[in-house]
Amino acid sequence: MVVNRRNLLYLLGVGVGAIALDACQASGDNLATPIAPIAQNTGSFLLTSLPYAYDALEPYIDAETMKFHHDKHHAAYTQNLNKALDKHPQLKGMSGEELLLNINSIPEDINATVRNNGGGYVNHKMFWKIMAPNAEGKPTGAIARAIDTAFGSFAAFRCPFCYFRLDRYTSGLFGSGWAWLVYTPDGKLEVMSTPNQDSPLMEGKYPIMGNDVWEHAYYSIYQNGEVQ
Ligand code: MN3
Repeated sequence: MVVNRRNLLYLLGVGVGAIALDACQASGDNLATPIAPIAQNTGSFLLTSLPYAYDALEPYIDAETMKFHHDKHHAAYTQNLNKALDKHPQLKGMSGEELLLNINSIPEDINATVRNNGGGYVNHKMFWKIMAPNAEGKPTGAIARAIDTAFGSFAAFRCPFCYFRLDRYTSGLFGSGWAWLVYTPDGKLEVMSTPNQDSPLMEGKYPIMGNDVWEHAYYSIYQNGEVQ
């Protein structure tokens, strides 16, 4: 099977590892010396610094990619979200996740901006946390058992997640977007994709982990290379 390398970037047995968030705390035990916060926002949402150095995920993700991904892209989403909420200050008490859960109630004049930039803000906030140097890439504990139950094994989960463009769950995604492991309202784990910066929260699903498959996440090092 030939798949785009982009789909394999974060999970295929690399030291970067993934799968953490609430369940296996991949990043918590692997933090490099924190770098100084670069947040300079004046609005409600702050761009927090990466939980590790820019080069901490090399050779899998290069420092240059991490720097512009965080300092430019995530920063822009954060600033644009704050600017949009300046027009409707009554929304400033809501968390990013609450904005996305209630996206259909967000005023029309800022709805698309909140969808794209609120999504980008929340998605990336999670993205930095679920990666870590030497994180081993395999979950343990409750999330591991839940994955085994839902997919049969970690390997059986990893294949559809990494190969999401070819997978029956998510084959509809054409352009930029995210691949997700989500927890559904009826208590199931699923693999899904969303276009652009949309979040599973917009469908009432809880994102456990996400893989950013925008070109800005990988292109400078992987281009459009393919692997067997
Ligand atoms: Mn991104």
